[in-house]
Amino acid sequence: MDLEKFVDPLPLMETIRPIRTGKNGDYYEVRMEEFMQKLHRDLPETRLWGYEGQYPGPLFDVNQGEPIEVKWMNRLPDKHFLPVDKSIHEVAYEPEVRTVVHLHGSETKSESDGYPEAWFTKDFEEVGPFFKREVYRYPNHQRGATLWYHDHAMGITRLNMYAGLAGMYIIRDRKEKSLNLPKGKDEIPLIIQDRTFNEDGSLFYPSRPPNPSDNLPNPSITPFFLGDTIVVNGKVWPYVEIEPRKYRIRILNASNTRAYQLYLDSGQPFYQIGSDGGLLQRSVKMKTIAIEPAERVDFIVDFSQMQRETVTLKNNLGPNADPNDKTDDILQFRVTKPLASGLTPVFWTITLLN
Ligand SMILES: [Cu+2]
Repeated sequence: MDLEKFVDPLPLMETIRPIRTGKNGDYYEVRMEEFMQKLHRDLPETRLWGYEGQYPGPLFDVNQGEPIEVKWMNRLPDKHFLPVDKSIHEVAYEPEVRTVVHLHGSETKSESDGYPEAWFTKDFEEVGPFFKREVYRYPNHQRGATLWYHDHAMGITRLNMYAGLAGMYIIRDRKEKSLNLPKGKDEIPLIIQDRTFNEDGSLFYPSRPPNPSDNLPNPSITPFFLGDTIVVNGKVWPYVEIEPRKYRIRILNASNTRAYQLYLDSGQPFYQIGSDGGLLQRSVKMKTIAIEPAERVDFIVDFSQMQRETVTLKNNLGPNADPNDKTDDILQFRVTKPLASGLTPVFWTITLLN
């Protein structure tokens, strides 16, 4: 599909609110559901699976030292809409739609870790051999960092992920708060994924690897699959209108296979301040940033000297090898908004911590 780039505004993830405060900390409930969502101006709605009816899932924004509990609930149909290979991992006799949630990067006890065989079906009717509890507990005792949650069910993780089951989870700590980093609307979380679409808007995932041998079952697992279209926060190649100021940008690569090497076409550097485990000891000036699947980067870009300019976040990994590959573009920043009141944070240029 040939979709025009930069025609849809970037959506921002909704921050999820707890249902109540309990003796074990704030308590959340999250339903996994099937729904339709429009991912591009010229694309019919796409069938997706997501948390709380959202793709990507809602943003968890929590503080260090404040544990939370989450009840992840499966409300999905009992048939998968992507091709399931039943010949692997002895899943032939298991229910087709299984889910379990892993909070990636979290220091969590095993019963809340989302083991692949701790899966469960709709309303916990059936559960896998390692299933221990319905309500997961996240201690959030580690330092501030960008984590993420995603499906992890044995044998179908790639399909559940591709269907939309992923979201971001931010832990904040005191040290970070003391650093005068851009925050609020000046902090932009981005989830980057690659997808391939059919003409009718549905997601394409191959049912067999290219050139399969005759004895392969159909469907047959295709572990290495690259989508030809970039989706950021649930929109295809979006743009975002910003002010001439410094922005903190957190990126999660939630693609199944695709790695990226990011750069800005304006030639501006990134000031990387964090990665998977949290803030770095000091900021590092980077011309390009490489990010593999499941990795997170946290950086600052200074747009403060720009007026009515457009800067594109680009990728130079992949498109080099294939001239037809359109994944050289990720997202467009448009410095079109007037500078709102408030000072641009000064701080960070060289030293961040210690
Ligand atoms: Cu993971």
